[in-house]
Amino acid sequence: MKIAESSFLVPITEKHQIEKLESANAEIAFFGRSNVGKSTFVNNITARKSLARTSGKPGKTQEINLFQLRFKEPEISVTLADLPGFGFAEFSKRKREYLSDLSITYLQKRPNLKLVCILNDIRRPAEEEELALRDLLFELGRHCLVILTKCDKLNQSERSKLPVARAKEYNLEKTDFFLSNIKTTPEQFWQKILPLVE
Ligand SMILES: Nc1nc2c(ncn2[C@@H]2O[C@H](COP(=O)(O)OP(=O)(O)OP(=O)(O)O)[C@@H](O)[C@H]2O)c(=O)[nH]1
Ligand SMILES: [Mg+2]
Repeated sequence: MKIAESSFLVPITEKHQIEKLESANAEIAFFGRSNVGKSTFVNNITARKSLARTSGKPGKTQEINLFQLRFKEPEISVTLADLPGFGFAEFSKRKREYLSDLSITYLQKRPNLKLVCILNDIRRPAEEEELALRDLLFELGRHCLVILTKCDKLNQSERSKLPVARAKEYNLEKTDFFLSNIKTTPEQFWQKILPLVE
């Protein structure tokens, strides 16, 4: 697996753009609570420092940002979608509803969406929002992977206990999870994921 090229494609800020933006590539989307590490994860798996903009403060990504990633060996291109985070209390109710509506429309209207990743800080139990998203993905027939972020923050005992606790909450198989940390490499992720979207 070798990355040949990665680039920012386009921001989606309005629902009408979603269906109009045609793409022949398999698409992978990253959902999750604000500040969980979605944009950081996009940078890690593209081996870029700031392809997606990250921040120590929640509420950074406020649109759906599409990126293109082209691999050499195998010759394949994928589109990555970095979603705005949910659950950020400092946004107005109206803004939260707008972003939620935009995100749900995206899930419904992208024909090439092959995989939806729910990012969950490994130290936080899955809450109503994450489980409702998991249910919606099942309903829509979307393939789902849970990425447990910030594993570098755990001590040894948490490292063995917390993945099991999260798997129980989501009621998913061990293979439906991916453990990530601040240093996750493209190889670690793509070895598991490329065969699913090729
Ligand atoms: N230690 C550690 N920090 C992380 C990890 N992933 C992300 N972070 C940090 O978490 C903060 C938020 O990261 P972002 O990638 O901006 O989070 P986001 O989910 O895109 O947030 P929104 O755009 O607000 O939805 C940043 O300070 C990152 O450096 C990780 O695996 N380990
Ligand atoms: Mg972000």
